Amino acid sequence: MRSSVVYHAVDSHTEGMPTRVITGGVGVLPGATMFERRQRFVAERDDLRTLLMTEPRGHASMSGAILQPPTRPDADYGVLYIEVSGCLPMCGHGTMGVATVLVETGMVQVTEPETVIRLDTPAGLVTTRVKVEDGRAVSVTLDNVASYSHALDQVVDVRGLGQVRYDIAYGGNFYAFVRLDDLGIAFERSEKARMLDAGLSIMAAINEQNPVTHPENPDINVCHHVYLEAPGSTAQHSRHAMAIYPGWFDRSPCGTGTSARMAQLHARGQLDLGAEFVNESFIGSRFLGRLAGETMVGDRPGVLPQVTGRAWITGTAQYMLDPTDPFPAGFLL
Ligand code: PYC
Repeated sequence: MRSSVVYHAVDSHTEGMPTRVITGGVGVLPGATMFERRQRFVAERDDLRTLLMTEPRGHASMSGAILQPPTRPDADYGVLYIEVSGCLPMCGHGTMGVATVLVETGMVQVTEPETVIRLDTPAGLVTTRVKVEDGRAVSVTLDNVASYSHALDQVVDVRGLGQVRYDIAYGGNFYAFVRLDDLGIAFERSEKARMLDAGLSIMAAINEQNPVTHPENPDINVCHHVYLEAPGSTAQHSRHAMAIYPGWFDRSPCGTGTSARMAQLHARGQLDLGAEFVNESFIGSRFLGRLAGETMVGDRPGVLPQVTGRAWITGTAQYMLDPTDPFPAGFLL
């Protein structure tokens, strides 16, 4: 066995969606903040993301997180989110996976019935409260970054679909909200190819015709997630398929998407502070959300979302790279 590198990983899934938590082997990434580390990583180390996320070590819907020392004194760990899509500013299911791994491997001091872990993410500080029973993490509630409704009742001209109506909101990433009924597509797994095609065409049209910019961070300026709302969804319980760039569905109910959805519903006057909101994924798994308060995001009215879900450890691994491996940065088919 020959390897130039060894990356230590604890693999997990959050309500069906994988998070490969890299606990060792990367070293400390350069940058004064986690956002700066993310920007440097994207520019200089993207081959490490693709090595760990894409084939043959990962797959086309893979997601993970690299643990780092924090860059701020009020945090316990820094987190860099890595995915097949790139490096997200924030990832809700990934945060639940990280918190579960930190508790169940003893990488933080564990207290029962609750262990609080503060994470320094590229999008800002995220506090997680892990419910612990007999040393096991049985649920994770995260206080997400401030979220806001960016625009309601927008229209975009989409190749093959014509004029499509959408709302757009931010919950750690930007999310466009589109009704499947408006597209004439049924909420069925057998329709997944049409759904994905529509989602990718809609995000491309939005990024071209009506691009977004975060009011406090101009480098967060892309919509790579389209929430395809199932018929019968309400402000108490929504079902959806989340189409994500470059071509996959979130298996989890998407923590940042749940936050953006609550910001959208609040802006529409349909979700009060403190009210429970159930968000259901394409595979039927659920997150529970609520809005803990209101805030400002730059000059925009925003909300403070809390999201609860569960994660399970699925394995541990050491990922290596043989110097003769013909695919040192992985690949996607
Ligand atoms: O849970 O925030 C989330 C997420 C983003 C992309 C996939 N999952």
